[in-house]
Amino acid sequence: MSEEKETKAKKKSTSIDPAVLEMMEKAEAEGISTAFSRADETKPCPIGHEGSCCKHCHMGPCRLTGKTTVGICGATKETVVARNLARMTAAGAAAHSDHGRGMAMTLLAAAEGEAPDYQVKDEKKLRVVAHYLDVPEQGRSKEEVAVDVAKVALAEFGRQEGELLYVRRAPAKRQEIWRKLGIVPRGIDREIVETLHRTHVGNDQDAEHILDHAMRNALADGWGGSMLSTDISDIIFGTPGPVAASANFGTLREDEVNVVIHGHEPTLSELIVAAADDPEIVEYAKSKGAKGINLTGICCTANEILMRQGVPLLGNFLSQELAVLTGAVDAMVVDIQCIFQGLVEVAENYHTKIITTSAKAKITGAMHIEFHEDRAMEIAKQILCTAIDNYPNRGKVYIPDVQDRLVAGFSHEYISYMLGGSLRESFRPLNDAIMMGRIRGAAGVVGCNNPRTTHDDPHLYVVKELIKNDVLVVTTGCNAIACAKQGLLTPEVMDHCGAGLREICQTIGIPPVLHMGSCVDNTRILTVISQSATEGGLGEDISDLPVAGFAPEWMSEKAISIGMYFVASGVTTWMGGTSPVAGSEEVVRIISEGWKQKVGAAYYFEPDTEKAVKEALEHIDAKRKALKLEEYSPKKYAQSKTYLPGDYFAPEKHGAYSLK
Ligand code: MSK
Repeated sequence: MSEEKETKAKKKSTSIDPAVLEMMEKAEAEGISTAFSRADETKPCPIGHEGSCCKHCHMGPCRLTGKTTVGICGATKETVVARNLARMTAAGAAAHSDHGRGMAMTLLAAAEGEAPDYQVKDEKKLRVVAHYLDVPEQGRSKEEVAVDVAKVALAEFGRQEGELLYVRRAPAKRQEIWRKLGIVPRGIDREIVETLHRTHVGNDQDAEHILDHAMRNALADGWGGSMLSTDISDIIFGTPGPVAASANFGTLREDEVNVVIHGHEPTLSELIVAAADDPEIVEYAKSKGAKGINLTGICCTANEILMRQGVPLLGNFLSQELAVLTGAVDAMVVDIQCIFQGLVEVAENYHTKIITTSAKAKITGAMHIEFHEDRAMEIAKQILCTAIDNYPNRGKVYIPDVQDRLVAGFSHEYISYMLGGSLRESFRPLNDAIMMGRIRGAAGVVGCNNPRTTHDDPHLYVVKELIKNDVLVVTTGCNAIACAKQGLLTPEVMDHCGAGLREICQTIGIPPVLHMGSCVDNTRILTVISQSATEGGLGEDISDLPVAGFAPEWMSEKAISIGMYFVASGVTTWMGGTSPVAGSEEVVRIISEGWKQKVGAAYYFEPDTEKAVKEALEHIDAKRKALKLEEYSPKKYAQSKTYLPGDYFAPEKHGAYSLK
């Protein structure tokens, strides 16, 4: 192959998003380093990569490779690999749960009148959550209830004994499995601290025992910190319902002040959205020669403000540095999690201001405008004015003309409503469709991007294969953004769907891929599957359901925790890419076959995406068989294709990225 052809092929294999490819060419031409180029230059340490490096004390690090099979303390490979996985879980759970704690503190401040820019927007949800948390709500004002809900939520973090209150939201059979194994989470912080304690040198040195606690820790995230985060965000900002928007680099505007919001928490970003509508702020932007203010988002803050406010998505995790390269971003406002330090170096070549806002996350060289709830709107306006002041400093702008439409905002409340209307909200129609084989099963496809694989390719392969095989997909995080950019989040795009799934989606008027939110919102999926399991007809427990989990391009510790709480809740899950536990066959066995026996679900790390999808479909069919459901036949509902109006929009015919 000629050098030119080789370079072209290599570039193509870095992403399937045409906008990302365009921007990478620009980065290369200008000699600017990005995560893509750094991934090429930095090979992963092969020992740490498979979980075989122990650096938990200063006798080492002990690299268990070749003839070295134990560390200086005698720790075996199983112990070391298990400890590393458990610590990843603890860090991931800590990140999500601290986000949840922040939301509870905002609710408390709002209800006590100390954060006047926040109110209880969804009183109905507040009262439902009060019920879950044993907070009396009848005859009380929403502020009184909110104070108690926030206080009980905060107490869940510091709880020392008993069980997390939200555990009761799981099917009864699932709760019994957890109790029998002794892995019901007690307090959110307690389980995280205990993981760190157990994995300290000279402590828990039995791989299975360490990993049992890792499950308990992950459950404290899924059924604790993250679930509280989702619920309280809904209480303060409103429970999402379907909203139309657009995605990709084409959401940037040449003639407006572009503010890109990146990170995870909705607390500041919601206020920025509100401030951007303030006539005074808009006038100020006009006074600087811009037509207005344009907001667009990256990562999960983007998912949060998309779901509730319809703010467009610029891109997912690996698009962050490339956004700055457009020269069109006047400010990138970041809070917590998934923010590259490399942004500052890229921004040095352009006019973009990188603004950190969280007291927990500063970046050397970035501007820091610290966010405080009690002055929320004032700070949001200060940030927008900083971006506006920066607009006249723009140099040459290059925005790829790539954009697609989407529909997002499928909270579990909305899914229940859309299946039965306000009088008969229910999961019955979904269960019936699965029982009849119209829908073969369901899958949660979630998680990050990872430059070690072709950006967005495994995400889209998994999703397209699943819907082609009549599996309804729910999505969050960066997978949701990948689907949005490909037009998979619109009800009209049915070309990739199997006939049975297509018919159901078109009858209800939903896309075959339901955007359910941010990383913490994976708990919405837990709620859907719990309600589906208790609805009847599909067994009694989550592990009975014909469902599967995927994180095809995972990279973060949060993804490890999410994957683990799905498995511990009964959902067999396939993580893509290479395995962080490949160093120990015993650990691989414990979390797959071992956990199948213990919690009814396996945790797989499978680099072969095709194989993972094949296994998941077999798994779904095996679950159908165990439930004695009608055998799934792809041809049974094939006739539905002939008369469905959605067929007018076919990405292959019109170009998936052509809509503006
Ligand atoms: S943002 S954790 S890269 S999904 Fe939630 Fe995306 Fe993963 Fe961050």
